[in-house]
Amino acid sequence: MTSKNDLLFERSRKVIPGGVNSPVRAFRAVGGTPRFIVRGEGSRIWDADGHEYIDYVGSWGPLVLGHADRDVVAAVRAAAGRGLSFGAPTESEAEMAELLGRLVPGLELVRLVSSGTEATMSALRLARGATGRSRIVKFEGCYHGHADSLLVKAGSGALTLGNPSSAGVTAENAAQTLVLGYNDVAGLDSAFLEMGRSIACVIVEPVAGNMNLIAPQPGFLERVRELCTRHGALLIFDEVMTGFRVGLSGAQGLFGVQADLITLGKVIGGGMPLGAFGGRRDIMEKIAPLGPVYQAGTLSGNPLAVAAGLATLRKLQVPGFYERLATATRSLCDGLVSAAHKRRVAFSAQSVGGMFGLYFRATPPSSYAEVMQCDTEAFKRFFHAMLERGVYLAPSAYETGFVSSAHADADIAATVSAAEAAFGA
Ligand code: KE4
Repeated sequence: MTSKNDLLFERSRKVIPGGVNSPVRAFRAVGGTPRFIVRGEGSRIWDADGHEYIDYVGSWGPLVLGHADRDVVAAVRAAAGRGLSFGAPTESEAEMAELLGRLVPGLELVRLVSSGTEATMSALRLARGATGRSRIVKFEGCYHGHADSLLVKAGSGALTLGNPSSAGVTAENAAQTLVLGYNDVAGLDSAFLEMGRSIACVIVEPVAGNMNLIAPQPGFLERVRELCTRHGALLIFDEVMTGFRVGLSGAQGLFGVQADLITLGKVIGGGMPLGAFGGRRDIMEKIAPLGPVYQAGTLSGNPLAVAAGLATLRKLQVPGFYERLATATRSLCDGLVSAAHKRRVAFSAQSVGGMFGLYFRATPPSSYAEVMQCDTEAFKRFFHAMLERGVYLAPSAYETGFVSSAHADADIAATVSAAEAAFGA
């Protein structure tokens, strides 16, 4: 009998490109039919065929409290009853900005937007407007949303400016982006030596989560900070994924490195469309209507999204929240590694706070090149073997996984037990 997922996928592909509203959801990296989700609760989701899964995607990071958290849903319901959007300032936006300012180091002024892409796109324009410089630096394998300047891959030589990584991005635009190696301090030094005074900003994922999980090597982030300061470039920490995921004060708090601008998304909306960018007052005051850098949005600071975000952030401040989250995530990684080694599978895993990386190679990678050495075919087999056993991992070997506070010890144990069979499949 044809599954409802297959029927829905066939129907969606007739009217939506690839049948999905974001490419990674199409299962192209792992093959097969994407699961059409009908509901989620806590650590679990259910698909159109009634199959239940332990969910480690969590909407790609926002659901740090799990699905349909009672308090978050109640806050959205209450806000909805007062109207969905006004296009006018509301008290809740000021409350959210004040809360973010208390929790995120260096966030003196903040602007709310509706996605991580809007946050990074706006932060880039602000950095260029504030410095009067055009060049930006990003790192290979890091993803910062789909703004043109960021859909750029490394140029032919280490110090040649970028080439478009997507059709529709002009060569002229991409040529302003220099793509360096993550954790490559020597490459960073050379770039700043050669073109430091023309660099408007460096944008970096302080823990890379879009080429699977790559942790910063000791000294890497500190070097980026030092070089930006020395050459008058701005440092942008893209904390769309790490913000409120790796700790209450994000990666800045974890590593003790202060950026000039910080971008946020995912968790701060609790599953609703919300992003933010902010940082030094002297820079943020250049944003319209105060200054010459234009930025706007019909639904920016939407009351329902802000209500979901406030309800989420309130619960993250409970003492011990991140210690418990990190412990659960670590035990998942340790369990999967021991399950793999029982089967003599070359496999490793690592976690930072509530995010984790799984690698079909003997040790966790520390660079883009090492990530490319992972056995993606083995990952595909593992992914489907786990899906069949009720565990929903990110459908790509180059994505990070997420644990929520709703993941109980029993969920972790069930996942490890499923893996013991899946590694042998
Ligand atoms: P959004 O525009 O998708 O809200 O945020 C873009 C973005 C910016 N910065 C970082 C560090 C991000 O991880 C993201 C988006 N992450 C992906 C997951 N790898 C979103 C999933 C998707 O594209 O569907």
